Amino acid sequence: MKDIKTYEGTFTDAAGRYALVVARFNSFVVEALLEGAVDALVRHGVNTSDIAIYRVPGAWELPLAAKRIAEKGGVDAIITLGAVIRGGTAHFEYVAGEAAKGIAAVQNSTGVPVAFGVLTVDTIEQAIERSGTKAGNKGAEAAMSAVEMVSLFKQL
Ligand code: INI
Repeated sequence: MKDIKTYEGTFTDAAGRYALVVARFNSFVVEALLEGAVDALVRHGVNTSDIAIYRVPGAWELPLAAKRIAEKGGVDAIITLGAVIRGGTAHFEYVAGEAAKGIAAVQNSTGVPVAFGVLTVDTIEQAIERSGTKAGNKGAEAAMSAVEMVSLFKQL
């Protein structure tokens, strides 16, 4: 591959303006995702003054808020954070499905990268595992994908 011009983001070029859109529902888990995301951004050199946090009621509201923020302009990437936990609720399929579809639609229609940091899990234990314990922190992972996209877009 060494003769082929390749464009890819790096993690050493994180400077940019980041919006974090954060669901309040299941806040015990989502606050840990937020902590992971902010920590990942700051440790990669993003200034705290370039990070803004927007809170919404639940994962259902994430796409609309992300769309408004993207359309307003002034951000290089958006990171959505939430936790949809199946538990006993049939609501799960609707909330998780629409959040995922809606978030994908926002980045495709606005051209602003929108990272998907929404846990969709069966149990609270799985949510805890993915928010800073044995399965890592999906908020931090979403933040890193945003950094990579910001870095890639600087080259395009
Ligand atoms: N919102 C979540 O973020 N996670 C969930 O697990 C969840 N469940 O299970 O119901 C949830 N529901 C609320 C939803 O996101 C909206 O805020 C609500 O329906 C009002 O529009």
